[in-house]
Amino acid sequence: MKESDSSYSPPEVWTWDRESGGKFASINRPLAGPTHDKDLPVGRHPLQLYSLATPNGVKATVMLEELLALGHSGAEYDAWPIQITEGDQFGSGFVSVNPNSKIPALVDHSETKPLRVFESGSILLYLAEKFAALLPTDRAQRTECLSWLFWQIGSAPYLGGGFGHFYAYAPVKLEYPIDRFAMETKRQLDVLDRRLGEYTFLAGEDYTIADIATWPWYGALVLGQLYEAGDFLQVNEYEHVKRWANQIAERPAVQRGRMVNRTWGEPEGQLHERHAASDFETRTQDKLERGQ
Ligand SMILES: N[C@@H](CCC(=O)N[C@@H](CS)C(=O)NCC(=O)O)C(=O)O
Repeated sequence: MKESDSSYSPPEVWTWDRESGGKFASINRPLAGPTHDKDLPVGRHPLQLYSLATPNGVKATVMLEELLALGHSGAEYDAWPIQITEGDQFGSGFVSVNPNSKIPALVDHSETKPLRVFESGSILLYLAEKFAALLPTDRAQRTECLSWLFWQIGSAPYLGGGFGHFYAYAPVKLEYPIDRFAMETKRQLDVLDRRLGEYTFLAGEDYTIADIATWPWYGALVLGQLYEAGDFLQVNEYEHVKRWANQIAERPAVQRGRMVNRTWGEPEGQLHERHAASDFETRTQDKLERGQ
């Protein structure tokens, strides 16, 4: 980029005097805390999830569906949609569960005192430990799993907040940030490709919370389902990531988890609220709209 391409020069002190533009402008603000009073609904199950089927939200619902598929009935949950483009994450009830105002957030009512859990990585680790599932017990394997889990939490903001924001959502297309974050995203895909060329899953031969965390971002990206950026990033180059992504996409729990709190796309793939396993058969949007 030539220096003359930039018409913006930062003032001495940044001030919040106008919307930044772009898809999420109306919800961006430089302040934390609630903007309005709103209690969260509570259903009858031990676990209450407040979320949306974005990549970070899908991590939690896939995890819960995987636990139920493994026979952990204590993982039964109610999932309530939080409409982040309408500012639900700034309601007082949600902020008391997650002071960072981001989905997903979980409350476990089966503990002596209801326990809040926020941050998708923390939710995955909490559930894995609570049910002793999808996290290796051997110290070396557990450490490898947690290294990839933390890798994902640290890396995805470059893909989402960096590449995705500037490539798909920003009101102007700027070469410098798109270039920078496309480069970093491709480097991350290469990290995954090398690992998955050697092992079936990220932590080794077993499917774990590291895969559950990583798949909704990097799996969806190589399957061409994120930002419509498959050609731009030439995702077909990452053949091992594609193999892994396709393998995980076939898991029934993943297919169910992706539908929960999904409020866009094909009506048959949307289950706005989830309160029972049977909801996948009876309460998807196509059926509700037909009045069935
Ligand atoms: N580090 C957080 C990130 C969560 C996050 O960024 N959630 C987004 C949706 S994918 C959100 O709630 N955005 C609303 C906002 O930024 O106001 C996690 O992994 O849980």
